[in-house]
Amino acid sequence: MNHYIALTLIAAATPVLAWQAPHTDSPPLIDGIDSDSVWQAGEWRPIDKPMVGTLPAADDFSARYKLRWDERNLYLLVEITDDVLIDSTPNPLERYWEDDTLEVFVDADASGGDHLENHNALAYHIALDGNVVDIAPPGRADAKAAPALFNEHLDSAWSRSASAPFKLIWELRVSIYTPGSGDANLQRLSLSPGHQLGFMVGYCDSDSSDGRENLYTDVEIAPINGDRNRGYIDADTFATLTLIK
Ligand SMILES: [Ca+2]
Ligand SMILES: [Ca+2]
Ligand SMILES: [Ca+2]
Ligand SMILES: [Ca+2]
Repeated sequence: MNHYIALTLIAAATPVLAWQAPHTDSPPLIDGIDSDSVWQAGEWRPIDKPMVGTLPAADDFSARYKLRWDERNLYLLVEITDDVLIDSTPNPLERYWEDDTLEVFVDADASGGDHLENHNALAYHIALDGNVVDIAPPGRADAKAAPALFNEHLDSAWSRSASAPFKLIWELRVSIYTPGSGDANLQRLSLSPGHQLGFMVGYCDSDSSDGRENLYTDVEIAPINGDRNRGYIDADTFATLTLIK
């Protein structure tokens, strides 16, 4: 290993951010409406760190979210301003990252590391039609590693304001599964105070059938050889989230 590679590996393995999420006794109704009592207080986390592309004007794309948890799930309220919503490819397993896509990255045991074609961590790509996709190891969707639906892991609903700026209110309920080497090993997990996850949220903004224009996340990712687009490969890029009560 030469000196340069050693330095970049050290940089990649350093957690870039750590934060805490509060518990709730009043989980929200997942209906795309933010009137639930749980959403009336608490801090927003901005989704404003570039992974792909450059930051557009605020009415083209801007986003932020809140997160709560209980023993069964994580709950997210994501507020997104996006001038054009597009889902060009109806098949949820094809070119899903090129349509408007909300991304939730979960590393259930905060182990970090490669998760491209395994279940060490999951990068849930949530389409406007509610389908949830990630690359799965052999056996779930195909004899080889291939995109697969994970709709049983995540429920979501959104609504959109009728006039500009066009704001999406997108609510999510995310179940957490313990890592496993194959699909048969995935087990749903109960959550408790002090639990640490690797976690990140992003949004792919597409405004035409030409595909994704940018991807922004809530975590600053150190580029490797100029490339920040590593969240779907490397769980070391996620923040460390601690559940507190
Ligand atoms: Ca609601
Ligand atoms: Ca846009
Ligand atoms: Ca699509
Ligand atoms: Ca868009």
